[in-house]
Order: sequence, then C-alpha cells, then structure tokens
Amino acid sequence: MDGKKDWKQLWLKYDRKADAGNGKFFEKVALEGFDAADRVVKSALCELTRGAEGMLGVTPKVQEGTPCTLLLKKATGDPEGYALKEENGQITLEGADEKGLLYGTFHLLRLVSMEKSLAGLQVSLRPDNPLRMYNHWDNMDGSIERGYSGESFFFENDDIVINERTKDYARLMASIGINGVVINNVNVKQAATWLITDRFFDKVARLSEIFADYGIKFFLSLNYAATIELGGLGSADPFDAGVIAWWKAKMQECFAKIPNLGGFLVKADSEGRPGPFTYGRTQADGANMLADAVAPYGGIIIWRCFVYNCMQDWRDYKTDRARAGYDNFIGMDGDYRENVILQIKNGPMDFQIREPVSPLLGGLKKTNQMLEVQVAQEYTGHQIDVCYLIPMFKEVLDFHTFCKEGADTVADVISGRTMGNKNAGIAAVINTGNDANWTGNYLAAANLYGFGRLAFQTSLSAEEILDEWIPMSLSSDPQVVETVKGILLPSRETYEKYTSPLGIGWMVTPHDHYGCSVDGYEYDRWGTYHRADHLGIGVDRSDRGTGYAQQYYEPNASAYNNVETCPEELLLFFHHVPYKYLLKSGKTLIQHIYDSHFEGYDEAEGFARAWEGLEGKVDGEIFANVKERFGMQLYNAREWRDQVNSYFHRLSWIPDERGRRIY
Ligand code: GCW
Repeated sequence: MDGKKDWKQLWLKYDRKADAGNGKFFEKVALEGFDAADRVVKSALCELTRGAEGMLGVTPKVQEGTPCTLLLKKATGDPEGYALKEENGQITLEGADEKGLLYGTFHLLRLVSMEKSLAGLQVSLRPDNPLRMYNHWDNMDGSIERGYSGESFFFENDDIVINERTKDYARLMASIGINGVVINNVNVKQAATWLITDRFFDKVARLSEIFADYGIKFFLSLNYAATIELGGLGSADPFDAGVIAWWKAKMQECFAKIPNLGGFLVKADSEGRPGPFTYGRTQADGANMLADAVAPYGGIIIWRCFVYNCMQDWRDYKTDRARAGYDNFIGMDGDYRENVILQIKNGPMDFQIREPVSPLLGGLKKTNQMLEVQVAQEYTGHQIDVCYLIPMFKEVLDFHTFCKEGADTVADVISGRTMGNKNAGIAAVINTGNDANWTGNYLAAANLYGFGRLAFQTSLSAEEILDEWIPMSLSSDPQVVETVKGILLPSRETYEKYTSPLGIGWMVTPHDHYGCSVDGYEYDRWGTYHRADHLGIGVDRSDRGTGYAQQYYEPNASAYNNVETCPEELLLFFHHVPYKYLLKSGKTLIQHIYDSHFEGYDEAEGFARAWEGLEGKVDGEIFANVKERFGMQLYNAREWRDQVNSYFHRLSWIPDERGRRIY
C-alpha cells in the first residue's frame, strides 16, 4: 500500500495484521432483527468487509440465518449500546439499535487492528455521554479559525465541498463514537449566515445525509442576528413578535430541508457577536426563543457561555474575566427550556495549558450542561509542538465540583447522572483540516482519536487510549508503542513547563497565540494579565482580590482562596505571590520558574531524540512529518525558555541558584 493512501485513513488504515486466530470469525456473517437495507446497518456491514479484507484478508459472506461465525443481532438495551461475546467459535454482536451495531462493529475492528485475540471476548458498553460532538470552526471561504492543518474540507470560495474526504471523515468520527458535528465556525458571518437559506439547502442536505449514514446528527452554528441580516427585520429582540415569527418559519424550513438536522450552536454576546444583551434581554431569553422555534422538530439549541467583556481596561484590577461566565449565567439557572444546553468551556478563561475547572460546571444545578474542550491546539502548540491533551481532559472530567453528594464530578454533570437529564454531553473544537494527514502533526491525531473515545467511555485512561491509537495508527511494534507513549503521555506537562508557569496562562504572541510574548497581552483589552512586578507575579482572585475563588462550592472555594491550600499548579491563577515564596518542593517561586523552563526544553529535546530512534520503524512520510515538527518545537521551546527566564530574572534581579545562562 502506498504511504500516502495509508496515512489518509488515520487509525482506519486497515493494513494487514497478524491473524491472532481472528480471521475465522469474519467468514460468515448473519443479521438478526436488523434491516440490511438500513443506512447505518449498511455502513456497519461495509466497514466490516473493508476491515476484515484489509486486516485479515477475509471477505465476509453475509448470509441469512445460522450457522454463522459472526451474528449481528438486535437486542434490547440502552440507546447506542452494544454487547460482544465469543462462544464456541461464534461472536455475537448485539446492538440496542443501529448505532449500537455500528459502534460494536468498530469495537471489533479495533481489537483486530490491535492484534488482540477475539477468543473469549465479552464486553457490554453504552456511551457515557448522550451527546458527543465535534465543533468545526471552519469558515466558508475555506479558512479555519484556529486551524493548524490546512484549510477546511467542508467549504471553499463561499461554497460547500462534498468529496471523498467527507465520507472518510464521517467514518473516522463514527469509529470513535462521535454522534454530532457542527460544521461551521461559531463566529457566523457573511456567507455562513446564509447556510440556513435556499442558497445552500441542497448541498447542506447532501452533506447531512452522509453523516446520517454513520449515525451522526448534523448541526450548524447560527448567526443570532439573522433576522436582521437575512430577514430584513429591524431587530433581533427575542421578545419581538416579528422576530419570533421569523425564527418559527425559518426553523420549519430548515428542518424540512435538512432531514438529519439536530439543531444549532449559538455564540451570542461574545467577542463582538450579536446577542440578546443588545435588547436588554438575558441569555436565557435569547436561547429560549430559539429553543421554542426548534422544539416542534425535536431540535436542540446549544448555547455557549463564553460571554465576557473583551473591552477591558488593563488598569482595572476589579473586573475579572475569569468571573464572567458564572456571573452572566448562574442567575438564570433553571430558566432554560428543556431543549437548551449550555456549552461551557473547561476553564473560566480560554483553553490555556492549565486552568481551574469552570465554576459554572456543576455550579448550575437545574440547567442542561455540556463541556467544551479544545482539541485544536490554539494555546497548546498549534499542532507543531506535541501536546497530548487527554490527561488534561481527564483532570477536568474527574474534578469534584461538590454540587451533589455522590454525583458531583464534571463527568457526572455532563453525562446527565447528576440531574438525570438526557440533553447533556461533551464537545470539542476539532483539529482537522485538508492536510493529507488531517491534523498537521501526525501525532496530533492522538487527540482527535482520544477525545471521541473518552467521550464514549470516560473511564478509559490516557494510556489505554494510546494503547489503541498507536497500533492502529503507527505500528504494534513494542518499541514504537513504548516510545510514542513515552513522548505523548508527559507532553502536556512538558509544554506547560516551558511556557507560562503555575496557571497564569497567556504570555503568548497576541492574536496568533503561538510563541512567547510575556507582555503581549499585558496592556491589552482582553482581560488576560499576569500582573508581574519586581516583587512577584499572579492575579489575586481570592476574597481580597476579585473574589473569583468564591464562585466554587466548598471546600473548593476555601482551598483556592488560601495561598497555603491552593493547588500549586494553579497558584498564580489565584494569587499574587512573591518570587521568594517557598513552594512545597522547598524551591522558591522564581527558582521553580527557572528550573521548569530548563527542564521543559530538555524534555522536548528528549522527545525529539526518541522519535529519531523510530526511523525505519514507522511509515517514512509520518516519520518525516513528525521529525520536522520536532525541529520547530525545539525552536519554540528554546524561545519560551529564554524569554520567560530572562524576563523574570531582569524584573526580580534574583539569580538562578544553579548559575545557568539567562539572558
Ligand atoms: O479561543 C478563543 C479564540 C477565538 C474563538 C473564541 C471562541 C471562535 O481565540 O478565535 O472564536 O475563543 O471560543 O468563541
């Protein structure tokens, strides 16, 4: 198989694998209770054939009735769930519905790809989160906001593109359990506003049908001011009868024209986007108006909570951007329609390498919630620097909010376990583009894969996910598996070490967000400050400062409020701390800054060296791609190390205890 074709399919490349006694199970396949003509069943059968032929050299014969070696059977169970069992040489895959069948099929193929024996197999699974979504920030001119792997494969020249990649994409998504996709940027402007009109309905419908084949609901981001821009109305006031009527008619049209439409994602009153605040209305007023319009069709409105003042005065120490999400939404807890879900970023700021968990998650007790994370590496290395994000996502999911005894983790809240609700789940800003390898750095596909797997089965560890992804995507050679794990597992902490310290965030090149600029945002309007002076650094968010720490339930609130009990990795997020402050390690804060920056660079160098050792063991193109990225990462890490260290050395006048070169 030629290299290029191979890497285009990412973890579904289905190259020949050791049989491990598995081939025989794929010889005779029978369906029971499933309709072979159903579109999702067809996809499952197609995938089964493709996988078995590619990996095992077996072409399954789909036949009626038993005896068979693989029985695909409809059974009762939770939606999207499945069970797999091997007994006496026969595997039974029970799906609770067509999607369950599809996910079970991918499970089976995954094991084959990992060269695991299917003998004695016994699993029963259902997804942990009802909604498992990827959000694209793709613009209709083909650009991608915060995209680091080429241009959009959905749009170009203000039009929709449908090609081979569309289907490959849907397969990849289904294989990791994604069941909803938003194809366009939340900043809906120009042509994208027209996606809900006749100009695009035909192509939008075709696109959505491709997703339907793989059990994926189709979503669009909406322009809140469409009544003005498309409807020619003078207003977007959610209480205006004309506005309400326009949306009702528009939604009727949308759901009639786009058969697989799940609903809409809305960014309102945020970073210059229009919203209900303009009319003196609340976020709930805006969301509910749209929710009522989509309710007759079973649609949902996913409303983002990224609402803050982006015109702040840096001189102002009282206004705190971290507070904004909570302050803007907590007062309306319980006021949202049942088909509204609030989508909340994992942290209160914006996808930094380290942030506390947003206090809105679980802070809201009567409102549907969805977690938003960013797989696109906006602040975490632009898919140049390697940064495996699954450990960070797991930290967020495992966080105890203390909202309800026994069901208080973020995972509980967003799975619906805390409130017993079904409109809940998890979404990620995706890291794909039209680069041949989808994600720029081939290793960034571990994040693409891992997010889906984690959304489906939250208990999977960051390492277990790599134990799947590496053999499926690179090689099952133990040296490759161990080396790549050795690079990816610590990579988030490495990135953190050479960039901004202890939760302070930012210090990035403004707008672009790659590379170091310690004061880049310090005197700007975005509310993102480090407040360093010659004595110390950090933002006082305790009750003596902005009071942000008080937005948490106890005991989190007190823990964060007090410099002694604040988790050290978040120390500078919550407190302004002198450089001579002694950390638990016995080091001063300034020494920690120096040490971690030297360490971070050295670790990145170690990763690059380890990768060199895989030459000839992985596909040549993949090897070269990652090697090239490591070259760029080392340049970046060195700049970060030396700029941060020099900055604090010059400010504090405190020398490095170990006398290393600081500029
Ligand atoms: O992370 C920031 C980005 C913006 C983005 C915004 C958001 C889509 O810098 O590019 O806009 O967040 O999440 O809405």
